[in-house]
Amino acid sequence: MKVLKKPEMIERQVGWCGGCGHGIIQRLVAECCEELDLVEKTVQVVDIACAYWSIDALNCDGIAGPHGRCAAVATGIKNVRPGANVYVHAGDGCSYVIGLSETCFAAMRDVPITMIVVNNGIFGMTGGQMCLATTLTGDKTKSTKTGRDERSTGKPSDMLKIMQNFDIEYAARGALYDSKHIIETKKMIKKGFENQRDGKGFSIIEVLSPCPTNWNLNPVDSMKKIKEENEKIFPVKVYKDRGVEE
Ligand SMILES: Cc1ncc(C[n+]2csc(CCOP(=O)(O)OP(=O)(O)O)c2C)c(N)n1
Ligand code: SF4
Repeated sequence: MKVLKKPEMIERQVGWCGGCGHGIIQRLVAECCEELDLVEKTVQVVDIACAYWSIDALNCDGIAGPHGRCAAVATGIKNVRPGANVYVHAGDGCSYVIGLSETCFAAMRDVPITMIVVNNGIFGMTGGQMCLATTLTGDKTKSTKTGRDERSTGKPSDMLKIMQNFDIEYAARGALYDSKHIIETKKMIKKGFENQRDGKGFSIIEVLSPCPTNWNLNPVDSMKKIKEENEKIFPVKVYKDRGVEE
């Protein structure tokens, strides 16, 4: 029997809601850092949103970027500390809405960082408003009370389709709704860290993640929604792997 111990990199419990995906992602990050012996070299850049808790939880260097600016902050850190394992842990609002230009510029420059984007289809920290890029059509949020209407707010957009067109190293989307997908997501995050370690370029890993609190669903139904609804619009797959293509 294999006993899975809590990674030592996770120093303390923090305040994510029950059933939230942020904590699962953080655990995967910690497991990958320990397995690749990167803990001492790691610098996390978290957004001023629900990702922020990670600063208190992980025993590594870290900084909170202003909302939306995490890719720019991580770029600066990587420039001055090229040997560090620099990763972003941020939401879809940060990465694809207010910070879309920062994400695109980091990709355009092919900055060798690992960007983890938590696609929970909503602005979690501020109480559940629509996220322009990821809220599904028809989904009810604080700012789309009768359901997202494409006539006034457009459609959700698969940002990885855009990102894959930049000359970047790696783009992939994972999910957390069962152990098979959690293990696949871990492989994607590990690949992102390995790319950095091996001096390769920009990696982005988006993760379909539940926000039971703002979805007004229990944790089990939240996972079911991802599997039955969100994944249909946001497919789980590797979009780009430059190493394999070349
Ligand atoms: C410049 C700026 N604009 C807006 C805010 C308010 N704000 C904080 S978090 C957030 C959105 C959070 O959503 P997301 O990035 O998807 O992360 P989540 O909390 O869902 O993980 C917003 C609009 C802010 N802190 N700073
Ligand atoms: S509000 Fe949503 S994203 Fe934020 S900690 Fe709670 S469940 Fe997670």
